[in-house]
Amino acid sequence: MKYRFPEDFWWGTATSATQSEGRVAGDGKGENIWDYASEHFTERFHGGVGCSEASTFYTHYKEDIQRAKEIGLNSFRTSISWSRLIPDGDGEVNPQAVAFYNAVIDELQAQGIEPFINLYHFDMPMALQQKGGFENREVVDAFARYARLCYELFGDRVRYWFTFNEPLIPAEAGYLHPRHYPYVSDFGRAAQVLHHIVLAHCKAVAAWRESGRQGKIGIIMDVIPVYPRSDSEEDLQAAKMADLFYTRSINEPMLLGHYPEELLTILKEVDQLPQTQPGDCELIANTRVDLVGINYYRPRRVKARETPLDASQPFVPERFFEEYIMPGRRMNTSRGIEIYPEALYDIAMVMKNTYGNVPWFVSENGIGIQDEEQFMVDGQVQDDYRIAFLQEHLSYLHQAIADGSHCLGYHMWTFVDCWSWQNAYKNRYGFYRLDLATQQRSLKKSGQWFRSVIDNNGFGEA
Ligand code: IFM
Repeated sequence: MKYRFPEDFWWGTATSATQSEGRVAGDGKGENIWDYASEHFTERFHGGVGCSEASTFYTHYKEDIQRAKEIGLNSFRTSISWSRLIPDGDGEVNPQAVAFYNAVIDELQAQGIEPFINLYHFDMPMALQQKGGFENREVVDAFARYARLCYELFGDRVRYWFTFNEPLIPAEAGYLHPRHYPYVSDFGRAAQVLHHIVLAHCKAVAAWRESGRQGKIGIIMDVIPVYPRSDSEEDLQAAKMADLFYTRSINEPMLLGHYPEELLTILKEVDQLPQTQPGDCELIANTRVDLVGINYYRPRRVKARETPLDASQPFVPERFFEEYIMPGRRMNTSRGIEIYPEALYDIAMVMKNTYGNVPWFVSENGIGIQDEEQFMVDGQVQDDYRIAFLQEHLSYLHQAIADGSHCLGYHMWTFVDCWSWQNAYKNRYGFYRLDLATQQRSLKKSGQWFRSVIDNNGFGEA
C-alpha cells in the first residue's frame, strides 16, 4: 500500500446541528440566529431555502448512523444545538433535546463509532442574540454554563469535546464582512465578539478540567494558509498582515495563550482594541487544549495593495493587502475557491513547528459541487472528482505524518449532503446524496471509495 496511515487513525466525517438536524413541530427547540435569519432574511439563502429544511438528522439519526457504520467510519463529529438544549440559551433545559442527544450518542457507541461533540457551530440562541450575543460579556458565562451542562449530561460517554468550530467566523462573518446574522460591518464590534469568544472557550475548557472526567477537550480551527504573490518585500508584508489578522489573531490566543503583540500594536494605533477586564490575559495564558481540529478548504493568495484604501474609511484588515488571482490556479468553480492540496502539508508543518506539535486532526476538508445530479449513473453519483480531491489531500497529509506532524485523523465534510449557511443545498459535499424532495439518501462513488480506504487504513498501489 502506497499511503498507509498510522494505527487507530480516525476516519470520519463532520457535520453540525443546524446544518443537519432540521426542526419538527413540538420538539421544544428554541430559535437560534439561523432560524430567525431563515425566516426574516430569506433572500440571503440560495433558493430562499432556510435551515428548517436541513437534512432531517433529528428524525433519521438511527438510519444515518447505520449508514456511517456501513461505510466503516470510526468517528463522527456533530454539534449540540445550544438552543435545542436550552431554548432561551440560559434557562430551562429541554428534556426532548436531552433524550435526542442521548439517543444519538448511544447509537454511535452501539455501532462502534466514537462521537466527537462540538458545542458551538455558529448557532447563537436568538434570545441571547437579542441581548447582544457574544458582544455581551454576560453571554460568555451563559456559554460556560451550557458547556458544564453538556459535560454533566453526556460526559460519561463522550470522550472528545470541542468548544467552538471556526471561532473567527462568527466575529468575521457576523460583524465585519457580513454573511451571518446580525449582518454588521464594524471591525471594533467584530474584535469585541472575538475576544469574548476566546474567553468563552477558555471558560468551557476550565469547566471540562473541573469536571474531572476522562477525555479530551479541543477546538476546531479554520485555517486558510496565506501565500504571497512574490518574494518582494511588499508582497511578503501583505501576506504577513493577512496571516496576522485572519489566522494568528485567533490561533495564537487559542493555542499559544496570547494575542500576537504586532496585532495589539496595530489595533491600538487604529483605535480598535476590544474592551478587556483584569484577569482576561491570565485566563487565556492558562488555558490549553488537548487536541486541535483543522478545517482546510483553500489557500489565500495576496499581494501588496495596488489601489490604496482610504484611511478615513472604517478600518478593515484589507487596508494592508489585497487578493491576488494567481494565473493558472486550479479552481472549484462551484464555490469559486482554489484547490491546493499542497497546503495541507504546509499546515501540518506549522502545527509541528509553531504550535508545539500538539495532537491534531483534519476536522473538515471537502469539495462542494453544484448540480451533482448530472453525474448520476444508474442511481449513483459518480463523483470521481471527489475521490481525486481526497487522494491528493490525503497524500500530502501522509507525507506530513511521515515528516513528524502529530496528525491523528481525517474527517471529511460531510456525511449526508447538508445545508450550507448561505448556499443552502446549492453545493453538495456528502458521501451520501440527499434527495431533497424525498429525503432519501444514496451512497456516492466516493463513499464506496472511502470505505475501501478505511478497510485498508490507506490507499494506492505500492
Ligand atoms: O458548511 C461549512 C461548515 O459549517 C464549516 N466549515 C466549512 C463548511 C463548508 O463550507
